[in-house]
Order: sequence, then structure tokens, then C-alpha cells
Amino acid sequence: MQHQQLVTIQQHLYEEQRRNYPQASGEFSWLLSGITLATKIIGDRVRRAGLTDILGVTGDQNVQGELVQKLDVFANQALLHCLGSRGNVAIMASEEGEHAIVVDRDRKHGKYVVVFDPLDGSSNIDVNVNVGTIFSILRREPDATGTREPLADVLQPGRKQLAAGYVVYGSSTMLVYTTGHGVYGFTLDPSIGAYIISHERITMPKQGSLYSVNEANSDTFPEGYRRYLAHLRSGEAGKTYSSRYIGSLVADFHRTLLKGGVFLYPPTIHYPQGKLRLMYEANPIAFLAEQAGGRAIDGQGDILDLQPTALHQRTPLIVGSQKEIEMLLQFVR
Ligand code: P6P
Repeated sequence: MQHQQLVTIQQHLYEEQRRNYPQASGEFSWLLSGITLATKIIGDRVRRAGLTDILGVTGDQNVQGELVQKLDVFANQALLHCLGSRGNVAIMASEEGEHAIVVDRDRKHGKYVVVFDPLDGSSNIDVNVNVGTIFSILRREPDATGTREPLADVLQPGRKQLAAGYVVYGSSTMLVYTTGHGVYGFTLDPSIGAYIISHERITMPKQGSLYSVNEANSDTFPEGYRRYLAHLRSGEAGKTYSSRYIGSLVADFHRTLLKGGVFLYPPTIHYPQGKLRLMYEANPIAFLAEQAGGRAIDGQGDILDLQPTALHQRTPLIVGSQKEIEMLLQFVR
């Protein structure tokens, strides 16, 4: 690679900040670097997951004498450690923790709330399928009364996100993020341990030719979803659709972001409210989709307009190209 193209994520963040927030303090970039550090630590462990077994785990200790933890516990601790030491994070909420963690910072310094799924799809690791880390960054609004509960700082609609992104641990480790000025992709160069820009301004095609859903549930989808999928399969939508489903949200969305089409997890008999979590799956994914020119809905309205009521609440999620979402609304709304 010619070195003049070697744009690291730190350089990109600096340039983005100078372009869009010239008065910014740099605190936000400092916060994001905590996330990128954690994901490098997580990625290293995910890559070695198989080896941990081969190298002989004796009880809870592996050959390096490290305590072998469930990878999602490890990923959670990596994020809590890297973010907790960033100084400007006031509240952290994780898929792994029942309650949000309040880091004792006054509102002047503790400006940010970070919500994350440390290792989404972790059950797929055993079969070497891509997994991912998903994160969402919110501002901790000023509170003149001094009485606002931490959870109220967390339960903000997705439209209030300052930034969102994911890291997909796949054939390469890729970080995709947005701060509201477009979607950018970075690929980790393990030889130098840096995320290098690989996808400038990712935009989702207006229509794709793939749909992504767990067909095993389709008999229990509401009827409008079943008719919609039959419509896509029929060719009446002007395209011959094919089906792709990995069963790991970050991997299924990453493909949809780049190729277009639609990913959907509708209401099912087991998950009448949908399976995916609003705060740390649907909201960050929806922010990225909209920033890339796509759309994300819950079957009625936009995901980003939903007012959360609980940290781990679930929602139906249909996300993808404008055309496929527009068609779905004709069948479901
Ligand atoms: P199902 C993984 O467990 C996950 O939370 C998402 O990553 C994924 O999209 C979904 O569940 C898959 O669910 O019911 O199709 O196995």
C-alpha cells in the first residue's frame, strides 16, 4: 500500500472532527479510541478461541496461564476497562449486564453514555462464524435539577445517538462507524495493529437482490411478512431475490450494508416483540443504515424514533435498502 493512503482511524477522526466540529475538544475522538483499543483486544482473543481449545485448557487455566473466560464475558470486561478509564464516560450499559454501570463523574466531565453488545452472535464462535461488537454513543444531557436517574440518561431515542458502529470479526477485522456524517469502514492491519480506512463513505444500494431472515420462523410471522417474502421470491418486485442468513446480526447487516437488500427479524411466536435488542442492536444498526441511505423500521415506523422504556427491550427489526423497506410497509403497515 502506498503510504500516502495509510489513513488510520485516528487520523480520520481528527480530520472529521476538524471538518465538522472545529471547536471540539477532542474528547469524543479520545472516547472512540477506547472502543477501538477494546476491539483489538477482543479480536485477538476471538482469533485464538479455537486454539484455546486445541492448546489444552486445563480447568479454568489455559497454557498461557490465563483464566479462560466465556468470550462474551471477556469482551465485556475489555470494553468496560477501556471505556471506564477514558475519563469522559459517565455511564456504560452492556448486553452482558442487567443494569447500567455509573462511573462516578460529574456531568461536566462525564459527558458520554456508551451502550454496547460486546460480542453479538457469540454462540457462532464454536463453528467459526463471524461475530461482532456493536456500540452506540449518547450524550449525557445537562441536568439542572441534579435528580435525573442514570437510566434516564441511557433510555434516549436512537435519533439522539452521537455515534454508532460495529466491529465484525471475520476473515478480516473491520470497524464500521458513523458520527452522522456518512458511514466509514476500516480494516485492521494486524501487522501494525492499526485500523486503516478501506471503505470511504459506504452507501447502500437503493435496491438489492438478497433477503435475510430465519426461514424456520416464517410460519409464525404475521401474515403480512409471509406475503412480503413470497412477493420477493415471486420476481414481482422486478428482481430475482436470493436468501442469505448467517444468524449473526453484525455479519448479516454488514452484507446488507454493502450489497443492499433487506435483513429482517419480525415478531415470532417465541419473540412477539421481535428478538433483537433496541438499545444496543437495532438503534446503532439503524443509525448506520440511515446514514448509508437505507432505512430501519420496526414494521410500523422508524427504529430511531422509538422511545425506549427499558435497557434490554426487544424490537422487530427490518433494515435495508429503501425499495425493500418501502415494499414491506405496503404489506405490513
Ligand atoms: P436466530 C445472535 O444470537 C443474535 O442475537 C443476532 O446476532 C442474530 O441476528 C440473531 O440472534 C439470530 O437469531 O433466532 O435466527 O438464531
